[in-house]
Amino acid sequence: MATYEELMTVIQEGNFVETQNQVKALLAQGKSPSEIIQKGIIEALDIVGKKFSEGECYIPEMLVSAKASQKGLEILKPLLVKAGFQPKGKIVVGTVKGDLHDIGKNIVAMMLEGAGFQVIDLGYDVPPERFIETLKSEKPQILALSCLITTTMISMKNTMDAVKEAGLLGKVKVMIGGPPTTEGFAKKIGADFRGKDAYDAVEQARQMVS
Ligand code: B12
Repeated sequence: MATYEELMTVIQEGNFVETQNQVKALLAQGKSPSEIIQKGIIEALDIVGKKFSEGECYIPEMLVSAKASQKGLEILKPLLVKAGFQPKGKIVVGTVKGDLHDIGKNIVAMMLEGAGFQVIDLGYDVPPERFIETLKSEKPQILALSCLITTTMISMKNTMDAVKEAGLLGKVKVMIGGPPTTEGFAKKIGADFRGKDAYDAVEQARQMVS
């Protein structure tokens, strides 16, 4: 029988094939995609992050674990998206300039899609001007920004400044997330909301479009 512990182990080992097998086995046991993400994938990456902080693992290990997680997410994404209803609104998402972390952003995007939103995902390392072009052409109700490292918080501020300069403040609601961000930081840069996880993102998005 597959367990979350086994899934976490194979993610930490960077074993792509076993990660997919464990995810499939957990699904076959009736586990929900969102629980597998929370209790298997996010937990495993948290452990990898702690080991990295403590000098017990290095960037190559972090990278293969990230890739293994993405392999697992590939299986879960269609299931999350299939669970959705009619488009409830349009959301542009992206990880800000200088930041290559996209797993959390991808989960947020998947959950939003699963909750019935149309998501335009600009990827990672997205410069402010690219966000602005897309806001102008796509006219979404919400912009969702992600950042994982303290040094790229400045890019989040720069993106918000660009939103203001483009005259879009108030026309698009902005939510931000990622571990270094706080509610105080969101307020300071003029964002409407800071969410701690993908569930927060969905809940807030629903409120923002209602
Ligand atoms: C995997 C990983 C990498 C991979 C990224 C691969 C990829 N495709 O994403 C690689 C190996 C490339 C990498 C590189 C680096 N990394 Co790194 N990485 C990680 C690690 C282990 C996991 C991150 C992750 O995916 N977590 C899982 C996801 C699901 O969580 P999440 O992103 O936080 O997202 C959730 C919430 O935050 C929230 N959320 C996220 N975005 C948004 C947006 C909105 C709108 C909302 C509402 C919510 C929300 O919802 C998500 C789902 O619940 C973390 C450690 C950790 N525990 O986080 C370090 C970590 C983030 N990395 C770190 C560092 C230092 C680096 C490097 C600078 C290392 C180096 N010396 O080169 C580089 C930076 C490269 C760059 N320019 O970006 C540090 C950052 C420290 C800091 N505070 O600044 C960490 C914390 C490790 C550590 N403990 O030191 N990394």
